[in-house]
Amino acid sequence: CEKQEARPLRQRLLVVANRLPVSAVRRGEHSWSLEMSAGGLVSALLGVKEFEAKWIGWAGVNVPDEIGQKALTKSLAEKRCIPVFLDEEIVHQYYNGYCNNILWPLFHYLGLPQEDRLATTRSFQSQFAAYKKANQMFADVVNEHYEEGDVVWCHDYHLMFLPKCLKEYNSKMKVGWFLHTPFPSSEIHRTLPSRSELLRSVLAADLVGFHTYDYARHFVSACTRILGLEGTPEGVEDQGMLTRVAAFPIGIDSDRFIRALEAPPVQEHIKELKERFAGRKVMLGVDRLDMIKGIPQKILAFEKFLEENPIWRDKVVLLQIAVPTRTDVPEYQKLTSQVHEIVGRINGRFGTLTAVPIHHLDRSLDFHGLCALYAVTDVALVTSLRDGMNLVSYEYVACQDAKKGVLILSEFAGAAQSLGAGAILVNPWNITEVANSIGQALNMSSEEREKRHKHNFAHVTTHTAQEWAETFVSELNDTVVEAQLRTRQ
Ligand code: ADQ
Repeated sequence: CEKQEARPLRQRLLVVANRLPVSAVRRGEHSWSLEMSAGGLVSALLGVKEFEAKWIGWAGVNVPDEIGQKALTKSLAEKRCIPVFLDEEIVHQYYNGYCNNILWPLFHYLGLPQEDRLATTRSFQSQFAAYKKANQMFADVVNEHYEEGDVVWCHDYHLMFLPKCLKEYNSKMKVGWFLHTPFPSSEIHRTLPSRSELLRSVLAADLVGFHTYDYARHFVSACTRILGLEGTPEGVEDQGMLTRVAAFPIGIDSDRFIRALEAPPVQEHIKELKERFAGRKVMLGVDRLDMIKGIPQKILAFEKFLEENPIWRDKVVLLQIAVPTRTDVPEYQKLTSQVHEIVGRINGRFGTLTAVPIHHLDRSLDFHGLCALYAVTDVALVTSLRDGMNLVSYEYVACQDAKKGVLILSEFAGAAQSLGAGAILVNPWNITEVANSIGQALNMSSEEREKRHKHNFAHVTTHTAQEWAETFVSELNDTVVEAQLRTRQ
């Protein structure tokens, strides 16, 4: 009888991110309800067929009791998720403090917070200590679940200390690290008190990835200028050890958006929106309510456009959907009030008894609602002051194959490097330039719109999230194998 060959087990991929892709809500003392998010990273990893992915991260809830932790761990295991339990104090110092108050603004060129820069180095130090402690807790969980041959993929600025912790546990572990935000110029990074320690920790990874070639170049410059190491075309070399550094631009699951447009609830929403805004051009902004997204600048540019183009005043409307984030941070509360104040003033100035020029919603939209808006609007305005990539611009393009709307895109979003040829690129700080680009978009001929859309649609549908994840993971695998061969020679 023929001997059946055993099917090789798929290699395991441990994806480590600050947050697990699930929302956990406590239902009873020992029971939880879990909802898997359909975010980009989740669908990207579903596409990596040759690996079996498991997630490791914080579930976003404080579970102080051991019985509760056991119950949640058991429920999460069904979703292939492994929790890291962080207490409230650590979350406050590590997540709200060091991650969101220090690294996030710094990496987006907004500088270090004033109070930390001036006097309270103690608060900076305690936040950095909490950051390292939290990263060590992530490392402990990874190490506990790691099996020989696994590939470990660490994500984002929350976990810059993790590669070093993991390699200390096991120098043979294959570790990759990917940054979703920009990596700033080395002159910005060098202002960070813990600049060297963070760079050295990231360099412990085998492969370090960024959205764009510029971010990768900034990282290599920071390593050469701050640490005095050698930059090579492959990455950074330290005492004969190479850390590969490269650009891996993320994409979206474009098929998911294109398919959704045919779904009856989306068609229904589209019909309603068309009726609601009949006779007017509709412009769209979809952002997290974050200072990096340039929402006040966008609205002020729209005001300038209305001011200078009275003919358009009752013919165009801006829908700005801004999902609130980090609502307990004072800067974000200030931003919300500022946006409300500007919107109120402009609507008071240009509104009529029957219509207002800006509809601003402080909330998240469900997937179908979002697809419908992407499909019916004439122009999308993405005016981030800095943005690692910006997936909203990709999602808009994916949903516009019928209408061929115009994308106005900040030159400071990573997406400008991939969608720049089809979009109108703007400097979001230049209100006049953005106002003029609104006029250009609204008046653009259908031939020109078609030409621009075609370019961007081809990019968005070929450079997908699945392809991004597959490329990163297989390159990480190859990098480690090559390094092992080199060492043996
Ligand atoms: P974000 O800063 O969150 O991501 P972005 O890339 O635009 O920015 O992704 C936002 C996601 O949230 C999109 O999928 C969008 O559909 C959704 N979203 C935003 N506002 C919404 C709303 N009001 N309702 C419903 N959904 C909404 C970080 C980096 C980016 C980088 C990504 C991926 O800051 O630069 O592109 O990670 O690496």
